[in-house]
Amino acid sequence: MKVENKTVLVIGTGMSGIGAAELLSKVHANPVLFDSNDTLDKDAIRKKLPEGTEVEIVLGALSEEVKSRISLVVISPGVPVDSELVEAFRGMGIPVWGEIELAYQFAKGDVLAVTGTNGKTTTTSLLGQIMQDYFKSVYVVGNIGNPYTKIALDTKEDTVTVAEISSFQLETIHTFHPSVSAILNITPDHLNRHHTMENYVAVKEAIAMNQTEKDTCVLNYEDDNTRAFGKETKAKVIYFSSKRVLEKGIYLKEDDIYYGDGTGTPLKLMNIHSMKLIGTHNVENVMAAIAMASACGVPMEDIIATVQEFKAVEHRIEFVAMKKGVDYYNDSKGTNPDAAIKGIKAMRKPTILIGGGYDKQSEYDEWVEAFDGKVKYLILMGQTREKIAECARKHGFVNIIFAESLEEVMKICEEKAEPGDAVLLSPACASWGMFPNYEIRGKMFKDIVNNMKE
Ligand code: UMA
Repeated sequence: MKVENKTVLVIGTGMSGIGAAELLSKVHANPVLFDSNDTLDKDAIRKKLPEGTEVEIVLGALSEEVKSRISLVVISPGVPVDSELVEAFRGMGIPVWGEIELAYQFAKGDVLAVTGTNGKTTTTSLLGQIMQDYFKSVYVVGNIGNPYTKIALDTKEDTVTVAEISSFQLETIHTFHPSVSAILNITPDHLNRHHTMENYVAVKEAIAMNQTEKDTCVLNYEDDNTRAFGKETKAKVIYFSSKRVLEKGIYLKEDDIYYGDGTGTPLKLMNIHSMKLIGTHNVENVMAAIAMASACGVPMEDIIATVQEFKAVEHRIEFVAMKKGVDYYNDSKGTNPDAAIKGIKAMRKPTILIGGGYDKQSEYDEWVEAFDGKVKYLILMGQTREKIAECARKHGFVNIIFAESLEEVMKICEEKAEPGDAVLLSPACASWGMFPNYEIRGKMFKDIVNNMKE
């Protein structure tokens, strides 16, 4: 569909909506930037756009007059596809694209796309670094916090775009076609949005829906869903495993990573202690990035050199500082129980754990079981605090303290922590409701820690 001179409704004035409106304006469409939040300030929104961008801004509700002019709807990831407004446009036969689809329609070059419940950001950053160290024109975009639409018009035939793609973004792709994709794992998350686990799995698998036998799909052999998907996808499959030797694929055996090409003589790639990332979940992320990069023709020695230098990303079990003998860790990216399990498992000291936040209808039993005697106090904030407390008590854990704000949480941590302890922010929940996003939650945590007395 050509968008030139068409009126395109962009829903959401966050990062994605701004990127989409900017792109549309550059390609001579007429964007209408809409946000259902009528308390936003139009001038502040306009300031986020480059000067001279022609955009009509509508807040609160859309009039029938505006609706009648719309030829295409582009939605931000946070806008549910089954919301009344989106359904209404669909009912009128108007196409609905996500901002990833919009960007892809205007982008050139190869796309490497990473999805999965956990590990996406680390894998995408690492893969982006490997690509940047080897190819000239590389962009790292998507759910990582850099909208694809922002750079789509700058891409060329020789560009490699490395994209972190969330399930929200995959719901609204149509022609998006990565030459190499990866699904790292699929565990329950965002079930309030996708309703059932079946829907969530199907949405994740959509990353490969336009791939052909010329393309590659990297999958986790240890995840039942992704292993089974290897038999369904048309793409060539490279499996990775942290638990068993694979005849064909990348695997961890003792402390070494191997690559088996199916000929019977596996190649030893590296020892995991030669890299700066820690934890088995990170070894899985590394193996996925190695598989994706090698599928793009990057020589193995170049890949390994970058992997060995790569450090953990911000907000992912990130060491912040030691204050009065207490180690503070920021794992604000632990936005679901599965990610938070990795956070607590990585702790080696008695830990004061900070949890709770927005309710995504997750279950917390496995997270509480992973406390494994290490958690001294569980400090809970946000919408889910009662639900988590109830679950913790059911498992016999009773050292629970409720707090109203992050500031109060931190005061409690300072009071309760003793030298030799660790404090871990790893909430198992999204930040929404108390913070705009997990990055701001993590930054606030780090600011408070950095301002504490030595
Ligand atoms: N809005 C409406 N109508 C609605 C819903 C929302 O108008 O029905 C408006 C809100 O009032 C708000 C705007 O939409 O003003 C927000 O849009 P958004 O939630 O899509 O946020 P963006 O700032 O555009 O950020 C999005 C991603 N957010 C979500 O998926 C919720 C960011 O992922 C992503 O980094 C960014 O695009 C760039 O691609 C964040 C995230 O939490 C980090 N992702 C989830 C995760 O990782 O688990 C999926």
